[in-house]
Amino acid sequence: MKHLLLLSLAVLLLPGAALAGTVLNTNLLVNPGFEDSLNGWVSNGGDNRSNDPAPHSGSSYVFFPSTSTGAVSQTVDLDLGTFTEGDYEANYGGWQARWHGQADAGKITLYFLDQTGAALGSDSLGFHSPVPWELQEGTAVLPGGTEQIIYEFYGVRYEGSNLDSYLDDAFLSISVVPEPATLVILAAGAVICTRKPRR
Ligand SMILES: [Ca+2]
Ligand SMILES: [Ca+2]
Repeated sequence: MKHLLLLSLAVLLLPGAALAGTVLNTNLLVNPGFEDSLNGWVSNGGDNRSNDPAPHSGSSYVFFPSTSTGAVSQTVDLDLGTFTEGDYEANYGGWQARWHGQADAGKITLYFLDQTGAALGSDSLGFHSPVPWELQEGTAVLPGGTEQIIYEFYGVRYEGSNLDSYLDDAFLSISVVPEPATLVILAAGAVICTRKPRR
């Protein structure tokens, strides 16, 4: 009976156990492949493009015509309840490309916000200017108290009239970090369960 109680306690302490109704391990971005115009995205200079180069997938991606800097972003509301840093991580990225030999570059960044909208931190994949399409991806531990994440793709023009840094098939998902503390709890429970009763 004791080990059942301990295991139950350990399961309750797993962050994922308190997440009934919360979707984990799925892409939280709307219109991630820019197939539905720029719906779901807040755009600063962005537009859809469909050729030269061909899209990474589907028939469209985002670029920035006639601007020196531009950005598209989405704010995702989380429903993770109370948690501490180290419980969850964000897996994010997208496919980037540029126009031929030009150096125009873009970077994908996550901004973590608390319930008041105050900044808790950020994580960036840095500027990239690949050709052809190249996957950029990374993992960032969520600061405790994160209630919103802003996913942003920001570009800078270095040549020509268009800002030719392209993004297609963006993604952002949240997963539970397999934290050592949980393993310690389980191990401790196992040790206690296997101890023989004192005589
Ligand atoms: Ca696409
Ligand atoms: Ca350009």
